[in-house]
Amino acid sequence: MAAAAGGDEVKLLGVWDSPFVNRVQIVLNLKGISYEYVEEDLHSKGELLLASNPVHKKVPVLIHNGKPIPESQVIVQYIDEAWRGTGPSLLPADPHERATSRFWAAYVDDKVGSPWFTILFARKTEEKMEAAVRAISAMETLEGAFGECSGGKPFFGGDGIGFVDVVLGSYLGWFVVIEKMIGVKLMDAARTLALAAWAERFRMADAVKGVLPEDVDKVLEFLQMFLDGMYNA
Ligand SMILES: N[C@@H](CCC(=O)N[C@@H](CS)C(=O)NCC(=O)O)C(=O)O
Repeated sequence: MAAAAGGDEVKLLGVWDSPFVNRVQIVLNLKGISYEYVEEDLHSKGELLLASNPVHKKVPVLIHNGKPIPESQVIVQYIDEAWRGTGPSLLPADPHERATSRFWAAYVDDKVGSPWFTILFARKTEEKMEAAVRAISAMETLEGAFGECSGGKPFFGGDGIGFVDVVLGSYLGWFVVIEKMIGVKLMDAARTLALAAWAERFRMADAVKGVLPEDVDKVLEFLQMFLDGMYNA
């Protein structure tokens, strides 16, 4: 197992194309924490995954010195606290600003993540399109949130990537995939100019490069394999 600074043992159970896993990888990169990555097969979940996330049986799970932490937003906040002082802070120090970051991060997974899931897994095109409309409306709200949170700086977190940046940014690779799947751009500079520019900045950050899935056909092929396995189960 890889040893992080201070002799910590850090393991991440994940799947390569999951936005929830990718956001944890980005944060580990931002903090400069070394870790062992274990790729899971979601059709045949490993014993370690089942034992470490018995409630949801989902990835990601972070295992820090033998102790499991499930749920990506919980993991990101855990890393920020457990490695306080190592690398940048993801959440602001001010309690009201922290609460505001948590509010928007929850909003992203609720209003962008849920439609993302429907677009991937709904059988009817009509349902996928309705979900895309809901996601676009959420992006318009997030354009306003970006203006308020960033205060004119490059990221929701200000000068550097923060909690809301990693939560929303982890979907960016999938936006390109969705455009190919259903022909709808969830993020479009014509509707959300500031967010489109933010997305470019986020993708270019060192901690992000190589983490988000970029090969659209590979993602679509993997998704199809997953759906086939699910329907034939
Ligand atoms: N709310 C969870 C969502 C995690 C999630 O949905 N993970 C998917 C992969 S993208 C998973 O493990 N699915 C397996 C299953 O549903 O059995 C989080 O933020 O960590």
